[in-house]
Amino acid sequence: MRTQVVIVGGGPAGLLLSQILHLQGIDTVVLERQSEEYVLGRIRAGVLEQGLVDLLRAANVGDRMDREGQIHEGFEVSWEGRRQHINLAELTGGKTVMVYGQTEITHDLYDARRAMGGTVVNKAEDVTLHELTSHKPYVTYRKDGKSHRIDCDFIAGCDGFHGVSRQSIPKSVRQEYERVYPFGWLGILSKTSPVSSELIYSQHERGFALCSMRNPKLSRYYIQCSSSDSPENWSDEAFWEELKRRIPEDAAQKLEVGPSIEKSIAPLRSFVSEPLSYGRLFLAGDAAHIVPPTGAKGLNLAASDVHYLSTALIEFYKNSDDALLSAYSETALKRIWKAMRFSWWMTTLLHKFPENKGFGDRIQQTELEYLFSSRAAQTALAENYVGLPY
Ligand code: FAS
Ligand code: PHB
Repeated sequence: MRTQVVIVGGGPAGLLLSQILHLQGIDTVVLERQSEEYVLGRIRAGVLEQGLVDLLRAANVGDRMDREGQIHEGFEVSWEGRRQHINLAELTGGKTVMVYGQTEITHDLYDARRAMGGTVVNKAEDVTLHELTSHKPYVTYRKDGKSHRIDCDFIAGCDGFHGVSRQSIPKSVRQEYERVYPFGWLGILSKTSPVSSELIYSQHERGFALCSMRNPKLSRYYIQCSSSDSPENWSDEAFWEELKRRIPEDAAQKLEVGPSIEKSIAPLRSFVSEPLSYGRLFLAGDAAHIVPPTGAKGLNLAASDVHYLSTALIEFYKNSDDALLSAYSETALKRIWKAMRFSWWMTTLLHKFPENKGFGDRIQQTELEYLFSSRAAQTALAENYVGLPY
């Protein structure tokens, strides 16, 4: 079999890249290790930057998002009984974010790929990349016990943190940067009305908490937990009681509780692997970088990578010009590191760090005091939260 671009990974990055390239007449094959049902069972991101919203609309997959998504003009930070509204629209000259679950985006992308006759191979096992530094790379995989080979011009590694693509770049070529945080996020999804119309980020003595949502009847809540904790240690009742201790009192009093329909723990790390390209292989999304979810940047960074990579590939095929492909890694890394910084900053601002006794605690309190008292500090937070320019 032959195609122009093999895309490894059928999550949001891989599917969106495939959709954008297909619309430009560029052939792709997506190889996804899991079943479609498994991929669609993941509950992850919830807040979309305008850049991702624009990309989805341009890729003809924004209709349901526009019907069911919710535009948010601000959010709240709560700290020691105080609450600071961050008015995104006012502080950024009208920019906002869209609340619409990653699960729904992935659903919409799978539907669009099927409707356009795109090739997405689920349950593709043992995907292996070959001849990356030649002009004739190829990919092999197994499916239903049979071996397959796809010859191509380029390979897009969109297979997430645990994928094969980044590992296919020789260790001697890769420079990796990592910070692992000493805690995780225990998240639940419940068919309850959100406690507030806007997100509430709560810095609390007992640990961080976040009140989010997916729609007016589906809430998403998180509490900071030990990185060695397990969802099985938390009954729904225990989760709700701990959440109430950490969020503002009036919110705790009106919190609608109910059975969790999903409960999981996400580890928190900051990670970047450089460069993003090696020969004919180009990494995008979690395959290249991971951010702590605090700043809601993970999915949004995957989107800007896909923007830069799809633009470069279209330029190559339309005008036989590979300049953007050669510059892809450097271009994408500039925005990646700014989101890396913001996600690290927001995580250090809002979480309880066990080792942060004394000086570290006082700096964190001072950072919060500065944010609560300075329009300039709130503007800096707002412009990063809505998303820096592509
Ligand atoms: P993904 O990991 O989504 O997709 C990669 C795909 O590649 C997967 O479907 C995987 O099955 C497949 N794959 C892996 N190895 C393969 C192989 N060898 N062969 C073929 N396919 C392979 N971001 C936020 O903004 N907010 C959040 O609250 C948030 N919560 C998260 C919680 C968790 C548990 C995780 C892991 C991430 C979370 N993220 C969050 C970040 C998340 O949304 C990612 O940024 C987003 O999924 C990135 O999309 P992709 O790059 O497509 O990677
Ligand atoms: C979510 O709704 O899953 C969510 C929202 C904002 C974040 C992180 C996660 O910063």
